[in-house]
Amino acid sequence: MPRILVVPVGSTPDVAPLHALADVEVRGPEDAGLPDALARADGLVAWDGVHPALERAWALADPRRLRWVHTSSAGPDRLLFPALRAHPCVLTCSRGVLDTDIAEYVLAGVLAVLKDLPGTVRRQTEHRWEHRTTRSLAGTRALVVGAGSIGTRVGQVFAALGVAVDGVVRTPRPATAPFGGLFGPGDLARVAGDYDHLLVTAPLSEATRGLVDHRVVDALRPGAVVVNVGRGPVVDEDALLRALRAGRLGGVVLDVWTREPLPAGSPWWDEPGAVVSPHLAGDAAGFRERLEALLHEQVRRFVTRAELLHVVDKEHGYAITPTVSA
Ligand code: OXD
Repeated sequence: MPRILVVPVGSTPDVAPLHALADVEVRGPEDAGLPDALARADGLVAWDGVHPALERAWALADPRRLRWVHTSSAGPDRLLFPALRAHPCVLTCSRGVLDTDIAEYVLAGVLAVLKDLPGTVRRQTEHRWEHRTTRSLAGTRALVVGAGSIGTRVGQVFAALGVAVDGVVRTPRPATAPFGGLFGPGDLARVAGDYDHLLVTAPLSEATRGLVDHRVVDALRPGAVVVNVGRGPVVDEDALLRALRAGRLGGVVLDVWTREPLPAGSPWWDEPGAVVSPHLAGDAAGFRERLEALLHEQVRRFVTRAELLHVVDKEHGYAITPTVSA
C-alpha cells in the first residue's frame, strides 16, 4: 500500500476512512520523526496550514518516491517554496470547496459598508436614533481582481444582484459571464477608478504580489469599497490605510493580511472604516468536512492512479489543470 504522510498544523483531518486504501501516518510538524516519515512517503498532505518544519525537512523528500502533495488550502502559495517547486511531485490544492462561502462573505462585507451596519451597531450601543441615507448595491460596478474559481463565484453573486462585474486576469481573454470585460494586471491602475468596488480574490504568486499598489489605491473613486479575501501581500495595506484615513474610501474589508495573525498593535484594529477579520471568509459550518471529502477523493484517485483534481501549476501558483495522475 502507498504511504501517505499527513502533517496537520491547525486541525487534524479524519483519516479513518483512508486506512483501507493507504498506509496513513499522521505526524505533527514538531514531531522528531517527521523527516524520516517524509523520506518514506509516497504522498504528503499539508493540513490546515504549512509549517516551516516541512521546508526544513524537504531535502529528505525522495524524488523517486514522493509523487503527490496535497494542501487543504484553496491557495497553494505557502507550499510553493523553491525546493518543492523544483521537485517532480504533483501538487494539488482544495480549489472550489470554499468558493460560495467566500463569495457570500465578500457580499456581506460590501453590503455592510454600503448599508453602514458598523455605524448602526455603534449607534445602537449608544441608544442613539439617528436617521441616515445609505447606498444601493444594484446598479453599481465591481472589479474582481483574480477571476479564478473564487473570483468567478464572487462575480456571479454580484451580477445576480444587478452589479456590472469586470475582472482582472493574468492573461486577458474574451470575457464570458459573469464578467462583462477582462483586463490584464497592467491595466489595473488605469481602470480602477471606473468601479465602485474592488474585490480582491487573487492567489499569491510572483505576478500578484503587490498588484494592488499605491497607484491602484490612489486611482480608486471616492467612496469605493475594497475587499481582500485573496492573500494579504497582493494589496498594499499601508496605502489602503492612508486612503481610508484621508476619507477617500467608503470602507475596507480585509480578511487576509500580509502578516497573519494580524499583530495586536496593528492600527487596523482601531480603524472605524475597516472590517478586520482573521482569514475566515470561507470557513462556514461544515467546511472541514467538505475539505475532508475532497481529501478522501484525492487519496482514492492517487491510490488507484486515477487523475487527481485541482493540480497546481507550480510556476504560476494556482490550480489550472483540471486533472493529472501522479
Ligand atoms: C485559503 C484557504 O487558501 O483558506 O486561503 O483555504
